[in-house]
Amino acid sequence: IHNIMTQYLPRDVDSILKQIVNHVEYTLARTKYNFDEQHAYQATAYSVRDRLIESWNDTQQYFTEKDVKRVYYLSMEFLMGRYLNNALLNLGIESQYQGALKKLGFDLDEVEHQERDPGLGNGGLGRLAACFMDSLATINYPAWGYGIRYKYGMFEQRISKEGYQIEIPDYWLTAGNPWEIERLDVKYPVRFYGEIKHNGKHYEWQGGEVVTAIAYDSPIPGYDTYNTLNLRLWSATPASEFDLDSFSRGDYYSAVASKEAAEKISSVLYPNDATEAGKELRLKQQHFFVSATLQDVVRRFKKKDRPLTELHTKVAIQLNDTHPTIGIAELMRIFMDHESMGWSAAWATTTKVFSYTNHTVLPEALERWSVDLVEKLLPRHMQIIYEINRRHLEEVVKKYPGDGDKLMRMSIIEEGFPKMVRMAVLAVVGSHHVNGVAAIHSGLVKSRLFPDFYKEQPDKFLNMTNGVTPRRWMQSANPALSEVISRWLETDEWVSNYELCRGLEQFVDSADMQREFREAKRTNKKRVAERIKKEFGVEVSTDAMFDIQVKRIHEYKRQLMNVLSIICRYNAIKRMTPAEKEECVPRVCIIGGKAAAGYVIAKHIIRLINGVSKVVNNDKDVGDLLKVFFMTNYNVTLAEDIIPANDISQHISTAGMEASGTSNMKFVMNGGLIIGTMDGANIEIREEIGNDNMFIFGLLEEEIDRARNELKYGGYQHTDSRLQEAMKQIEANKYCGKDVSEPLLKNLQPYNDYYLVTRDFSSYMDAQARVDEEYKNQTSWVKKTITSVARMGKFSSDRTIREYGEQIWNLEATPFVPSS
Ligand code: DL6
Repeated sequence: IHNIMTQYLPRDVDSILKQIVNHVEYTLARTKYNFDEQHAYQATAYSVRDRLIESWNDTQQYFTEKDVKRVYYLSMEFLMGRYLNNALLNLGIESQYQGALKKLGFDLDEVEHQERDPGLGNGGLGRLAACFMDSLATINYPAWGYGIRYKYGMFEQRISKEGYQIEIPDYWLTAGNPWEIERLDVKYPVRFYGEIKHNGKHYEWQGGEVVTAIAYDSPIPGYDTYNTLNLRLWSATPASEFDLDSFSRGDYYSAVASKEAAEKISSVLYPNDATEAGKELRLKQQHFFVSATLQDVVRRFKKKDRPLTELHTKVAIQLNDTHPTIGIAELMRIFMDHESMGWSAAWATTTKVFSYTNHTVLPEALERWSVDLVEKLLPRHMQIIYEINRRHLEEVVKKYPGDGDKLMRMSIIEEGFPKMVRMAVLAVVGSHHVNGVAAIHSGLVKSRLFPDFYKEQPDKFLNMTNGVTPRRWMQSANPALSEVISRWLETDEWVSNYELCRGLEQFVDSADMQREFREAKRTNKKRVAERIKKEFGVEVSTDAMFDIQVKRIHEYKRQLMNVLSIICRYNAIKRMTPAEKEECVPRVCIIGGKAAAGYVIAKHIIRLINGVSKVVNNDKDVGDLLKVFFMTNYNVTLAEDIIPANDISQHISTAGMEASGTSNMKFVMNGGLIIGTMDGANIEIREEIGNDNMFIFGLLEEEIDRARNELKYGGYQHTDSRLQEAMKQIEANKYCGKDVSEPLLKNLQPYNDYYLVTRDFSSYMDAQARVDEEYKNQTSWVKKTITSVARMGKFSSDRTIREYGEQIWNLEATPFVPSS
């Protein structure tokens, strides 16, 4: 297939060189004698984009000709990471570009580093959407992604001299974005506020504010296929129509200013893990992108002359969490108020179109909007939601007359002051399928979140265990290991068929393979060691065990437990005799992640980590035996750099709280082992790779409620002397001031320890001791990593997407094969 792609733009080094130079001269308006690395990046990106535009136009035209069913993946977040290297690898033209750039005096690696990492997502949920786009394209599924083109993505994290997190706005578009195409002609009006009138035939939503959504498209190449998908992100601009009345009242300047306020809607990404509840702008964002998307989808469907009641035969819409759920009411509104459909036909079609993925059971992250706010911002939607609820509850009453509790539990509206709209319930009622993202989590979705709904419609609820793309997370991030794998398998097809990696297991006893795995690891550790030297001025040995925990900072992810154990390790080393030190396995502990700007405790945890890092790294008694680093500004690019260097990674959430986790998968695929709890996808990873290849500890999900009660009501108090010592040191402000130590310690008091850090601590320390012991036997360690890499096939997002395609979306793979 890679050869087929020669059909339009030539792929030889000299032609590529010419294309790049052309862009330098005519797109960037530089001379070929005067451009720097940033210009080289831009010109290279434009030239790659040219190729993608060809295949993308062909693919879209082909989908239209074949009139295929498409899935639309609606997500507030797409954490795509850098495009250039991914596109070159997917197109199979990396070496030619390397050659062309070399002729121009540039190094492709360096040029790739010029690209800004677009941080249009918070973490796992947004990155999952990006992995899904890659798999959708690779599997040749007809799909589009739809989201928001935030001007400011996730903030840039810096650390102050004292060790506190500082947030810097990330205006990622400073140098433009060569991967997107602005579609000034693809635009839709989106209304807010206003009032509802009935014109005798149907309702009309009038007045209020109207903004225009403008489309920005980015082509998404698949691996080893000509198919290229589209990611359409909406940007808000002032509506083009002018309200002449307000202008003629004379206040031209404030009328213009209020128009400009439209742009605020797509200006900034909100955190998804700190309570920003009730933020009007967030609901505005949701309606904004969903309304534009649905108008776009309906318009595309209507190009062929057929009734909208057949929409579901050509359209599947996936709601990535509750964020786009207002779409259920919006589609009903479009059907009834614009397309003159009756309620029953509209509802029957709507519920055949939508499906919903839940990504968390944390109550604080389940979206609820006050009825007052929805009524004010989206008055017609509130009417429709009330009517959906009335009809839905009527069914419940018919089946369970007199059961008021059930009615209350199943209602979309939560009674109280203020009354709230439960978006998750609306999503369940309006969807044909609901899925969780790992087996344990899907179980909790049924048993904890929606038990009444599950009882009524058990087949509606599914599990779709998450996955990650081996293209970005192995082939691109870890060329050293990928080459070893391809050599032993004698093919690189595993990149799009991960199950082939099973073939590695037969060589697990080969000393050559073990050596090659170890060498690849050392290459990756060396790179990270250099980074550490550059950033912190500290030398670390690549013989040390690299222990990594990188993810959003959140109490349930228990970075605090990690740093407490580091303090205990430090104290233990301080007490060691020289002979004991000889036996001690040196560790480099790396922690990274952003705390939501408003999440105070999470920010305190960062401060504590930095305090511990300072004390430990400057203690001469400790030497190489322990080093601790907080890696600033964790993002996709940093993840690609450091994940391949892991010997061990930590996934230590309180059982039942991490829906899935996806970095756990990436770490193992990159030849590391996991220390973790029986939570999220850890459980299925263990099923696949075997208990012997993981370090599992801690309470099980079914033990959590009881343990919480025991702690809260004084039935349990930890007696771990190591933990007591660490807490005393924190109390004495050895690592940070009392502004930080007091609230952190307060949260560790038995009645406050909701995340069970003190309860799981001893078991965690035992698991850490097992890690140290097993690392001493390097042969058995590397064998474990080989076996694990070989058995991770289940966690390729290709598998996940096939399951969605077959069980939820009912899609057919539709590869476009150019004729020449
Ligand atoms: O499904 C992707 C990802 C999971 O791997 C994580 O376990 C889960 O926490 C995350 N969920 C969210 C939802 N919002 N909040 N909080 O980000 O989804």
